[in-house]
Amino acid sequence: MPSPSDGAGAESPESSEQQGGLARRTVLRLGAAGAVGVGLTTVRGVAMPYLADRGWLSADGAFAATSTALSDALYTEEFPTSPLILTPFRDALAIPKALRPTSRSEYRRWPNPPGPGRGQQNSLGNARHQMWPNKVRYPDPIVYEIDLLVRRHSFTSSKVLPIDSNGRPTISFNGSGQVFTAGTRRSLPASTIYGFNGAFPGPMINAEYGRPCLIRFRNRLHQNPLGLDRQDFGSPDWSFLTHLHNGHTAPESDGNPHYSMTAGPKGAGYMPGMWVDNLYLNWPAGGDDREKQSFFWFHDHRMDHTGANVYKGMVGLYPIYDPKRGMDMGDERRGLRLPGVRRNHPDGSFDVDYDIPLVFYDCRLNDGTTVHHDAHDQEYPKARNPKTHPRWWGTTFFKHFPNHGFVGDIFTVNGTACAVLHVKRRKYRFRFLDASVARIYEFKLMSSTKGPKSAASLGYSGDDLQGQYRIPDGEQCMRFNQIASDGGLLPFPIKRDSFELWPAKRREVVVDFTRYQDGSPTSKGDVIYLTNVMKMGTGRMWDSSSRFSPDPDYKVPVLKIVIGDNAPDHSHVPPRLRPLPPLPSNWRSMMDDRKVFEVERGSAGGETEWLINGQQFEPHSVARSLPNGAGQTPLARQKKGSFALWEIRNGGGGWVHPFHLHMEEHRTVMRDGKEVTRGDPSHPDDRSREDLVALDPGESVVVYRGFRDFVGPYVAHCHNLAHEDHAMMFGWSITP
Ligand SMILES: [Cu+2]
Repeated sequence: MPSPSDGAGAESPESSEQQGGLARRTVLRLGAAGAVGVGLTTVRGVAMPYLADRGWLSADGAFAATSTALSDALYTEEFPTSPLILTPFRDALAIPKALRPTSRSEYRRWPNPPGPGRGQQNSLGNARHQMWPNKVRYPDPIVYEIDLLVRRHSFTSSKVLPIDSNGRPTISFNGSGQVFTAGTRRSLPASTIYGFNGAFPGPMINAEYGRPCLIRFRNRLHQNPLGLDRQDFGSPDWSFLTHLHNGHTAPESDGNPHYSMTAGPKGAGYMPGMWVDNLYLNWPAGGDDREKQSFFWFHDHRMDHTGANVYKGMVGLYPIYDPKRGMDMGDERRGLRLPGVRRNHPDGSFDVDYDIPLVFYDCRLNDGTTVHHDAHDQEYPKARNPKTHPRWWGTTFFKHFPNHGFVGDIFTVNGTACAVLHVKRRKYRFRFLDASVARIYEFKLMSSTKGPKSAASLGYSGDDLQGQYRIPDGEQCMRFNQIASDGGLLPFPIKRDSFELWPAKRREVVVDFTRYQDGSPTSKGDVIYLTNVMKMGTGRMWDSSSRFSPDPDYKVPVLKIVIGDNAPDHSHVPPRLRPLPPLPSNWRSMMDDRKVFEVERGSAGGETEWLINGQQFEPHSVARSLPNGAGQTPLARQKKGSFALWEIRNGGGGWVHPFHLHMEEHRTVMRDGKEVTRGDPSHPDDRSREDLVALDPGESVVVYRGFRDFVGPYVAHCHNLAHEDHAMMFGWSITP
């Protein structure tokens, strides 16, 4: 087991409390207290000088700043323009390979091997696994090791041209502070990441139902062997929590703050030097095959810093296959025969060809002149903000920025900007994941005769430069055949011209590269662009999309696909996939007793504006419903084995919220008061199981959910990570 002092380059975390600063949670609490006119109590001693210093306190000690004044003090809504990638679509798309497990003989020799006993779940020795696999007659878990490492990552190998917000060439800098004149072409420096096994995206585990996995996550973020600058984002105390989104997982392995504040780490997360064994049973909810899913991802869930940690690289992949009767086991000659050619490895792991995850992540790169001023400067004293950081030129730039959220202007797929994928002339399965902080995408498959042109060369400026390239003559040439959403395989495939991908959501499609949508055959050398057609200049919501005010000029190619040779193809998309679990015939009678949660932008302003039922996340308690049809305001507690209706409302106008419920997939039964169990033309895959409610402005959704197999605390939260990190989250629990 590592200790905080081992290894090269050990440093001390930038603990803001120790350095005389103030952790975000304290500021949030103060804001909440001030907003309702309550005096400051327990944190008064620490907080008063800090707040007084910034003019945020009135004479009587209340939190004085008004919404506007506080916003002015907290936000500088200014972002850099990333340098232009000059030779796009030449770097190959990275195709993840399955992580190899650790052999039993090896992990048995560990000083603290994994196991079902008391104290065996983490390095603190204070937790045990709620359900070891033998309780569901599953074998012992396959063990994987994932270390959290400080490493670096490059988004492109292309030369870049530094440009300003008008798209004109501008000056740039290097790590020694040297200045380069406008028009100088540059190589991009690598960005510092906090990565699972040091990579972005991190490892991919190909899992299977019936074969549990246990991952030992070890925090080595105190080690910095390459001497990299940690910059001013990422959890300041270097702690982490990992959530397998949306695994059917016991609380101690779910990475949720509602658990970790009261058990396990009993704090923000697992600190440098600690480890935790997250056990993923790969057991469908209630043991029901119809609850099986197909694509998870794991990401950091550290309270208040999830967005920063995910943006800093803490993203891993977890496709899950179903070997039962060969239904969906990655072998296109068996079961449903979805595209995939499985290659088994002697250690029990396997890779699947023609089955490719696509992880979307947008970033901004430092221009060296945009100030880093941010309400959270005090959490990173070593960065000495607010200031510009010319030495950080070309590396990832982040603002915690709760107001409009955070969107990047470089769109990456599997960690590479403007990548190219060479495919065979056959069918592929693609697993889409949005791992962005706030950006929503809408994808189409397009062809273009003239190819990509930089937005700058087309005369665009400001937010219109986002994505860097456009295909002005792009036209849709193929359709997607959607086979899965968040909750796994759909009951039947859906042909789609385009689909939206909201933060944390997954959607899987089959694309047939032998034919265009008009039936004409493709040829070797044909080029197709996976294109984003949703414009989203800020984290608030989209400016244009196919559903609302489409902008036919916004066609941003995110991946170039080049068709190659023919290849054998035994795959097929059957008319039926996985049946939905039943909805009880009396579900409407459960409406009066539903639990109601309203996600809203409150009026308190500043850091305290993101609320659920008027409250900020309180990690030690469970939330209370708004009055339901029966006039009750029940606590968010459910008995193990029960089912219920939950209503999620978007209370604030002009904002969208991707709202995520941990633990079990739900089914949408009503949208805006209308029953949608038979489908809704504008949300065709509502007829599926999902773990994320995509809430348009003012929308309300009623979902049917189960609470099976485990007991304990869980969370639900907005997956716009800027909102989540500003307390748009609530605790709920399952009781025995
Ligand atoms: Cu939100």
